[in-house]
Amino acid sequence: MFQLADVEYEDKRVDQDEWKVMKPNTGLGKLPVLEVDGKELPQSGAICRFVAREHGFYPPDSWGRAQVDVITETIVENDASLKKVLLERDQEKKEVLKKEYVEGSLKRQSENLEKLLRKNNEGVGWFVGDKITLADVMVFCIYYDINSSVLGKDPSGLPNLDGFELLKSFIVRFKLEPKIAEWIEKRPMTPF
Ligand SMILES: N[C@@H](CCC(=O)N[C@@H](CS)C(=O)NCC(=O)O)C(=O)O
Repeated sequence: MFQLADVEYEDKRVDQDEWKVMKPNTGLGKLPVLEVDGKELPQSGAICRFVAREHGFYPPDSWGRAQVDVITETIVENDASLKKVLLERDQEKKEVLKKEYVEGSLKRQSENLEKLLRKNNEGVGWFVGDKITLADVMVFCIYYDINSSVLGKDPSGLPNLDGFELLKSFIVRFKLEPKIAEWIEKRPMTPF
């Protein structure tokens, strides 16, 4: 969102050794944390909503803002099952969990997101209204960066979303936004 809104920011990543030192002095002992004017804001959901409010990624009307929240909640409700897959270290168990996730909660999530996308401008634009909102940013990030590690990627780096063509074309559309394309090129690539 900072990138899209032309806001200056520092994207600071830390390695395990740095994190050991930082953790005891970090608000709730977890990352991410957003630092604004010397103050720390923890919790990714609170950070996303704060940045969205500050920089115009929530619609001006209350109903529109609620529609954005519907999308973000549709993503967040899958967090527990996604986390189970990502944190499993035993490869055999991981494959079983992956299959369950892809065929269960991820499939339901993708169906619901397509339903919601189709309701707005026949699904050819953004999730809510005519401008990019927090909803679009969250859907893109979760599919492009996280679900793609479970679904696998096609040769152009997009998540394998066969059967979900509307969602797939949304991801392509968002990735082609010039400021997003630039950010994908220049961002640091670390697991966290
Ligand atoms: N509810 C928190 C969860 C934060 C969280 O679990 N962060 C993990 C990384 S994804 C972390 O800091 N792990 C390192 C640690 O616990 O020491 C949020 O959404 O920000």
